[in-house]
Amino acid sequence: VESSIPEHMREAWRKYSPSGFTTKDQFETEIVRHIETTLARSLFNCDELAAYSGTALAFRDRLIMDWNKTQQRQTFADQKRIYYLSLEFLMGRALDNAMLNVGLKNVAKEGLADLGFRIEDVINQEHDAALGNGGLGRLAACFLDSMASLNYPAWGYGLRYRYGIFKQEIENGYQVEIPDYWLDFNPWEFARHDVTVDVQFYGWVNKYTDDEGKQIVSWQDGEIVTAVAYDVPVPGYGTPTVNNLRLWSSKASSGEFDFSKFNSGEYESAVADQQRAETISAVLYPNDNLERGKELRLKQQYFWCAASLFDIVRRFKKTNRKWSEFPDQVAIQLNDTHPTLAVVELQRILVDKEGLEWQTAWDIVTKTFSYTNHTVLPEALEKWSVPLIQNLLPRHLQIIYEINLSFLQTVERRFPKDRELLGRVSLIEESQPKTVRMAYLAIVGSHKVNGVAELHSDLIKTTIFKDFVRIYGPDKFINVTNGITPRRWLHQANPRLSELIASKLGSYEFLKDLTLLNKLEPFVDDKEFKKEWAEIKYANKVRLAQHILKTTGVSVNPKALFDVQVKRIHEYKRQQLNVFGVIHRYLAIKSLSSEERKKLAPRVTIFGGKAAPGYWMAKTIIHLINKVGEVINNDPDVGDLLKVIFLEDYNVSKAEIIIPASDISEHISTAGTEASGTSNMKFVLNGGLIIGTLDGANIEITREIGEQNVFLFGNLSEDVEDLRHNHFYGDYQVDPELQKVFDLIKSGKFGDEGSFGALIGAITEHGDYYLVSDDFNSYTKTQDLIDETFKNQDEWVTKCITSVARMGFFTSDRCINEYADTIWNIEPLDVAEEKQVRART
Ligand code: 475
Repeated sequence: VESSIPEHMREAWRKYSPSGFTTKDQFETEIVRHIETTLARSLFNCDELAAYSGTALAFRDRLIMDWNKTQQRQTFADQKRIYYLSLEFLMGRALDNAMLNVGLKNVAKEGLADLGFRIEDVINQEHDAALGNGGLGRLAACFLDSMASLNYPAWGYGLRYRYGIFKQEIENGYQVEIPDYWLDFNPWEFARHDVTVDVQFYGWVNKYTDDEGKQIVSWQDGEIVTAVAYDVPVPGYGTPTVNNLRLWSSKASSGEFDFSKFNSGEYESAVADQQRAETISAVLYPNDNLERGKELRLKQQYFWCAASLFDIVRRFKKTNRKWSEFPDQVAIQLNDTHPTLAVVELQRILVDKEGLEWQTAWDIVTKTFSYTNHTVLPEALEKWSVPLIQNLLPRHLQIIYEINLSFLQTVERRFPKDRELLGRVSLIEESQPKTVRMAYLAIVGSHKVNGVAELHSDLIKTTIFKDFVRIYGPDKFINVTNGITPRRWLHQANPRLSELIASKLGSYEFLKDLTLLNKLEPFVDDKEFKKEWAEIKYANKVRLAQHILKTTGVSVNPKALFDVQVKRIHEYKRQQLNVFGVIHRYLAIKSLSSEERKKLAPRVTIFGGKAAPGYWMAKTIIHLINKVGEVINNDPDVGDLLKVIFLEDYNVSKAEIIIPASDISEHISTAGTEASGTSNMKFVLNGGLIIGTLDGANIEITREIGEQNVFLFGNLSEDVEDLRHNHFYGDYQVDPELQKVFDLIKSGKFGDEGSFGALIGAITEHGDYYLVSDDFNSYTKTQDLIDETFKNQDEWVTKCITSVARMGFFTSDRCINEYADTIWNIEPLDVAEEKQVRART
């Protein structure tokens, strides 16, 4: 259907198209108009929430105009697009980011002040968009920011969960989960009720030969659920590009929805059908680094893949190109194996719907897709039960078997003598029931596979995907070390530090080219600069101390060393090692005379993070931290020397307060388990030092900033296997200092010792899989070194400044450019002309 305005009427159209505010007065006009009309409020009825809403709507209008132009420009340019498929996008708040990216935060600040509001209070009204669990979801959000900022034509595709990650409250030291209903007022999304896709489930496959002798495969009689598109604008920094994040919401299909049931007294069952459809996009699965194989999760995956693929193919078809050109127009990145069904779905569309030959189709598919692995933990690797797929997606199972057959035949031809190899690399695991190994399917369906830090990329090549390196050769497997966006994680979270850096470098250019930070290094001896640097850190700590007081009632001294570990709670991330270290420190303090205590460096240990609701051990760790805090924070012998804080409901907006306030942060996973980590980068970029194991990106951070600026400890990844073996078969003993910690816990000092039995037992009885005892001594010794180093503040600040100056590598801009060069083969779009037009008007 032709829906564009005829040429001779476009002039009028253009004349009246809004141009957007740039001045304070224009901003005030917009916000008051929105508050009085869109929101139907008045100056007698305008609270901070209304002020937020009005501000958000004013900025949204601006973004949408640029969003429209960006989409037109990208369509007109007619070049390759990136599609980033991720089940999680942990976006956080949008308003502050939008204001900074379009460069109008100061205008808004002054305008809001005129109207009686403080901009910080207005910004704080916004609910986080928390459609993710942790690292994987936040990485997707950083990537969207970078792709827009670098002017890549890129779309994100995800699910519009009605409930994001749960809100965490701590009651009596236990985690309680509260549903996160976040859509009451969301000005950042546009429902596209005209952009829908019908997605099929269940049914059966009909194969027959038509009159012309052609094999026809048709998937019939399924249940249909409709996907509705919701578009979220993604503004780039200092550029007119506003990209699109398209999130699918599920609803009962109107064709399928049985209106006769409404009339015939079966109203309830009609409503039940509707609810079943809506359930698909209802809730984000709250597991980080764990897959539990639930049917609804598989439904989510297919629903989202099918809708996204249909949309991508529809867009391609409008260009009237040959199918062979599909991979020149489309690059699809699989964020972990969650979207792997998209591989099968594209093959199905090409073969069953478009009538391509199997091999022709498969060449297109593998040129289109690429896959990022984010974890080597066995419990996180997806394996879907064959009977489950058979029932839900019968045609897809056939296609998977066919892909497997032709893959195994190639392998057999190449390695005729290696019978066992076939069983090892088969996409089907011969278990009870049989399962589909999704990572293997993703590898076979992609032209490139990448890990997210050097060690991790090496590990996947030598362990879980070893056989595939033999089969495909080493070039298919590459590393792209993760990065973070300096816009949100420096400029937005730490505006004063960003400003200080800009004052030394002469501009904010470093936010677009982070390697420019190296120009800071000569200033390490500048006394005035160092003083300002330290003042900013102190102010950030004061702000966090206020937050701690407000939310926990505990008063902490901002002069103390702030030691932070914030991330999902997981045994492999070893928050238990940290809290055992805290107890060890407590024992040490208690053993000293009051004279000796005066020489100690005061410390505040801050924890934050959610445990998956079904992860008992992680919940026990949270409980122990809270109980230890209760005892230590109220012990008069300890006073300010040690405080233990658990901050509830760690999320993106809290990270923006916590990260700039840290002196030391902890990245202490068992070597070889944390694929990369990205908060390590955020902390260092904000002038905090890190204590860490030789794991994930810690290794590359060390290489960049220098060994003298990192506190490393613990066993190496290459020794982990032997150590584990030794726990069972050697003469193994728990570290004696750690044993004292256990004895104190068992004495009931921190409440009913039975609560913590499993936590201790995992180490003393069940093989200490995560090497807590092996690393304990090295950990506490390194903590002592940190105390000593912190006493010399001048030296400490030197380390911090030097580190920041050397962090340029870890921007997600570098990371996205690497993906673009080595995987997607795509160029950014030229927006110079658009920028000039904007500058003139
Ligand atoms: C790594 N999530 C970090 C980060 O690359 C890394 C898995 C299965 C089901 C649900 N969620 C997951 C992850 O695997 C995940 O978040 N991985 C993380 O990806 C970005 O920095 O080391 O643990």
